[in-house]
Amino acid sequence: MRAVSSIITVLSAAAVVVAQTTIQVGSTAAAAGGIFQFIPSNITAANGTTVTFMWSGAPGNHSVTQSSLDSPCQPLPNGFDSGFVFIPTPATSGIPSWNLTITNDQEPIYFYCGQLVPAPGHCPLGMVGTINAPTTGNASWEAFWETAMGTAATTPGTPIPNLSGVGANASAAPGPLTGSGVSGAGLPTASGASSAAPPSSSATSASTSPSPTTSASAAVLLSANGITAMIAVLFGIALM
Ligand SMILES: [Cu+2]
Repeated sequence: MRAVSSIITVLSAAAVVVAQTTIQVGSTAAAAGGIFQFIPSNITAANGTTVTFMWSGAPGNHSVTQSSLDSPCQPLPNGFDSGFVFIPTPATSGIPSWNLTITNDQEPIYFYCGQLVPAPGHCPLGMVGTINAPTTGNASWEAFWETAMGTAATTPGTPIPNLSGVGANASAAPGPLTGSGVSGAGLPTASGASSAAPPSSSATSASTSPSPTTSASAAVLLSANGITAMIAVLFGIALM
């Protein structure tokens, strides 16, 4: 039994070594899956790992807001929140990032984008992500995503800025915000003082139809059903 657990430990350690620790926030209208996604949507990250969120999806105005499995599109009490970062056009340098350090890898971490524009909001359109979620089952990213897709957008427009989350925390707000037109709203501060501001409504005006035929690596992150559902929602088609 001990040998078996040792093997499992070794395998887990091996998995951690190759785990991806960078998550892209948002994408482009032309990308498979469209604007409203985190890429990759689920990663494995052990305690002490720094997960770097990159706001390279553009144009976009997104947040990384902790939520829960049962309420994907609602801020988790005491959960982390990056605040909103607005990227007007695709940028190749100076992309804002945010470092989140994992402090409890024994529980899945669920998060979403709190942007409400366009309606019904990015989360109900599928912009959710997980860290250390099981790959299958009721607590997986896919299950979380499916719940989010059916959730009404009742999220307040100004998530609580917070560096300290449940199972993960950050030491600074997203940055730099020095690129042309790049701005932040509701960003957390190291002192924990609230600086909430409404998210810009101009960020996602380019939420045009996705191009499902465009080949991109992100496609593998979504199941065939997922893509169909996302496209259906974006086109306002009721799924039966
Ligand atoms: Cu978003």
